[in-house]
This record gives sequence, C-alpha cells and structure tokens, in this order.
Amino acid sequence: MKILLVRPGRRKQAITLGEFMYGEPLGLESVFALLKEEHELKVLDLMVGKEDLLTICVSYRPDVIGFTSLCIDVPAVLDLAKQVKDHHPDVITMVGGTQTFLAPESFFVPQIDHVAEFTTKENLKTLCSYLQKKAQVPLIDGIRSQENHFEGTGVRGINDYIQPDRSCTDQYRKYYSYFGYRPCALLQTSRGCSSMCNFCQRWKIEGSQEKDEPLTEIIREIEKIKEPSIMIIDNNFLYHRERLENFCALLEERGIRKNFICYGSAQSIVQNETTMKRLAENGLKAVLVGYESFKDEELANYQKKSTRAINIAAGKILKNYHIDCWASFILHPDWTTQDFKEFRKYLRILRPEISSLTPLTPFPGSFLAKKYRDRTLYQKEDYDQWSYSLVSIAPGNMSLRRYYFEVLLSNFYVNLFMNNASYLVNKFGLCTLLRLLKGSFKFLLRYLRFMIKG
Ligand code: B12
Repeated sequence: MKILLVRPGRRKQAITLGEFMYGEPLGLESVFALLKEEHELKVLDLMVGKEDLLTICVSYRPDVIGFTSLCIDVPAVLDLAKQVKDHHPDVITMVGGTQTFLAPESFFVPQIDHVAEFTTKENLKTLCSYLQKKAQVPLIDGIRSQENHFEGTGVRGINDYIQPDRSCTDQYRKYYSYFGYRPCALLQTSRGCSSMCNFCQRWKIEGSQEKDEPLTEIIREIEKIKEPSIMIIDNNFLYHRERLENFCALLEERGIRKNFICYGSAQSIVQNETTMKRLAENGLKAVLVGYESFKDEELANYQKKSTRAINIAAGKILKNYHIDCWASFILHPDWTTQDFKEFRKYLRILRPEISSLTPLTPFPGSFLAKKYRDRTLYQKEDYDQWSYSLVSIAPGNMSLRRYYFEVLLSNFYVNLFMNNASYLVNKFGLCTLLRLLKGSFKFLLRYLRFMIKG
C-alpha cells in the first residue's frame, strides 16, 4: 500500500514560529519508521516545500494520505483533505498528531476517514493492515473511524515513542532550523514531565512522569544525525544529573562534537552546576529556560517549582559557562503598567541572550480555559488563533489596546535595548537575522493592527 505523509503548510491567518523556523517533523518520521517495512511511504512537507498536493496525488498515486496536525493546522488539514476527496474520492485520509490527541473531534468530518487519537506501534499497524485488505475497520483502541461513526473503544492511551527515520525528509533537511542554528535536527531523549505547570500542555501529551530512552540508543541516534546542530526537545533535559554525566561521558568516549540546544528548568541548572560546565565543554550552546514571571506569587500560581531568586542564580550559571540563555516569559493578563515596567527591569537583571514573550494562553480543554472561561477572547474553533502568540484573555487592569501597546513596547525593548537583534547578527550573521526578522515583522504588523483596533 502506498502512503503519503503530509505536514500542512502555514496559513497566513496564523502567526507562528513557523514563519521563520521549520522544525523537523518527528511525528511523520516516526510513522514512516514504523510502517516502512510493510508499506511504501513518502513524506511531503508543505511547511518547507512548495509542492502541490493534488499534483503529487496524480504522480505518486497514494492509497492513503496521513496528515500530522497541531491546533493551528486544523483548517489547513480540513481544506487539503477536502481537495483530495473532491478529486480522488478513493484515497483514504487519516490524521494524527498533537491536535488529534487533545481534540480528536476537530476532525470528525466527512473528508476524514480515520483519526489517530493516540498512536501506538500496534494500533497503527493494525489499522493499516485493514486498509490494505480494503476490509471493514473494526473498533481499534486509539483509532476513531468514520465507518464507525468516529466512536472509540473508551481506552485512553498515550503516543508510543518510535525512533524516527530521518532519511524520509532528506530533501527538506537543509531547511530545518532552530532559531539561528540551521541546519538543525530535533531529538527526543525522554518524554513526560513531573513538574506539571498549569499553563503547559506537554505533560498532558507525554505523561506526568519522565520516561527516559536508553542513552546508548540515543548516542547511536546522534551518531546517525548528519546535521552539526541538535535541538533536544525533552521538557527538561537537565533534570537528572547522573544521566547527564553519563551522556557527557558517552560523547567524550565516542569523540562526538555537535552543537546542542535544549529545554531546561532554572532549578535543574542550579542543582547541577558542575554538570553544566561539562555539558558546555561537550557542545551545549544554549538552554531554553521558562522563567515565566518576575513575581514569586505568580510562579507559585503557575505551579512552577522555581522562584525569582533561583531564576537569577540559573542565569548567572549559564553566563559563567558561556551557555546562551533563550528565555521565555509569560505575560499575565492582570499585569498593570507598573508590572510591565517591573518586568522590563527584571530583564535587565537576567540579561538573557534571547527573550520571547508569550501572553498567557487558556488553551481549549486546559485548566486555564476553565479558569478564564468568562474572559477568553477566542472560540475553541478559532483554530488559527491558538498559536500562543496572541492576547487571548481580556486584560484585567487595562484596555486590550493598552495591553497590546505594553506587549509591543516590551518586544521593542527586548529587541532594541536587550540586544536580541545584535546577538543574532553577531552569532549567526545578518542573513539569519533577516530570515528571523521577516517572520517577526508579520507579528509586529498583527500586533499593531490589534492595538489600533483595541
Ligand atoms: C518540536 C516542537 C516544535 C518544532 C517543530 C514542530 C513541528 N513538528 O511542526 C517547532 C519549534 C518548529 C515548533 C513550532 C511551533 N509549535 Co511546537 N512543539 C514542539 C514539541 C516540543 C515537540 C513536538 C514533537 O516533535 N514531538 C515528538 C513527536 C514524535 O510527537 P508527535 O508529533 O505528537 O507524533 C506522535 C503522534 O502524534 C503520531 N503522529 C504524528 N503525526 C501523525 C500523523 C499520522 C497520520 C499518524 C497516524 C500519527 C501521527 O506519531 C508520533 C508517535 O509518537 C511540542 C511539545 C510536545 N511534547 O508535543 C511543541 C508543541 C507541539 N508546539 C506547540 C506550538 C503552539 C507551536 C507553535 C504554534 C508555537 C508558535 N507560537 O509559533 C509553532 C507552530 C509551528 C507550525 N507548525 O507552524 C504546541 C501545540 C499546541 C497544540 N495543542 O496544538 C506544543 C504542544 C507545545 C505547547 N506549547 O504546548 N514546535
């Protein structure tokens, strides 16, 4: 059976990192790895490539098209699947990814045949064996099929870890990046997160307990990666000192030299200071730290284990070892003008190399969605808007217009006075800055429009 795996392209309605950053589609690479023994597969990455799906349908003649999806991808997937069904009604369509896990019902429509609510090695292989035989698909755990009126078995599982086969994205790999690092591969060494911060979706998707893949397997995977840079996408790669020491020992033993970037919590950085030094010696270039807030009270409300003092200490450790800090902050909807000022003052203390500012987002189905039900500015079905880029909770202490003004001001502050822009030029060159600016410009215009509209 021929299967075409598709990542949808960006739509201009959604403003996302996808404007300037294409991360490799690990989900599709995992599905490819799982099914390649029994089926013929091809990946079409419309986020990067300019190919036309209908043209590929004519040349490749797939029996099945499988789409991956985040929330912001829903309109694009529905649209592409409709085009496919209009022109090639015999092609079977299926969808998987983050959105089918969190809200499978977004795809219970006539143009979609199967929705993978969660993906295991077993359920996907079983589904494909029925599709190959052209037989009636029975109820399968984790699979919602149109022929069964999208009913489920009632079993709620979690996605399996499947080692990706990166060869299927060869033609796109030179475009895959992480901020200034390009080409850059993505790698997952552990899943789940026991921190369970209440604004975050990741522990819901991956589970509330860390599950580590064996390091020897990870090192073998790293040795196969051709790119010079690797972004480790674990929720908190830095959480386990002994594992990190073993990781470094294996890199040293095998003489592996790569640039590494990872997510890490401020607490782990402080707890594992000596290991941070060893990681830096082994190529750790930057850590994405979720500092989130300048107020202890707010950090506690988010269920962050960190405090303002721990955040400042973590920042100093990163500076000591010349590891760049790519910080993220949450802009709370109840901040006053004074809070925004305090926040900018706090930035001057932390001095991260890059800061990204995200308005608190009550993602549909989350704890925050319930908490801010009466103040939420978008509907669940406004899929394009759930990109974590927009103000989606009515501000409590100022008008929406004024709030957007403060967000813009803080962004200008970060880019002009905190030197986001000059850091990028010095580190990655002017071309990278221009590539990143192109995307940011769209953010800026959108924010300006929101500010003027109020
Ligand atoms: C790496 C990553 C990125 C990368 C690459 C994203 C990509 N693949 O397109 C980059 C940095 C580019 C990125 C960007 C963004 N991201 Co992001 N990202 C992640 C992260 C950390 C890991 C995703 C991943 O690769 N997981 C590993 C793979 C193996 O898992 P998977 O894709 O779910 O695949 C499994 C199954 O779902 C299944 N599957 C997947 N596809 C398919 C298809 C079929 C047919 C089948 C049967 C099965 C199947 O197979 C796999 C089996 O295990 C997640 C957090 C998380 N833990 O999920 C956030 C996350 C997915 N991102 C998120 C967001 C919001 C964004 C942005 C919108 C942020 C922004 N403001 O710009 C942009 C959007 C990018 C875009 N498409 O335009 C949110 C999504 C929220 C939501 N519910 O939709 C997440 C959950 C983080 C969060 N904030 O909560 N992201």
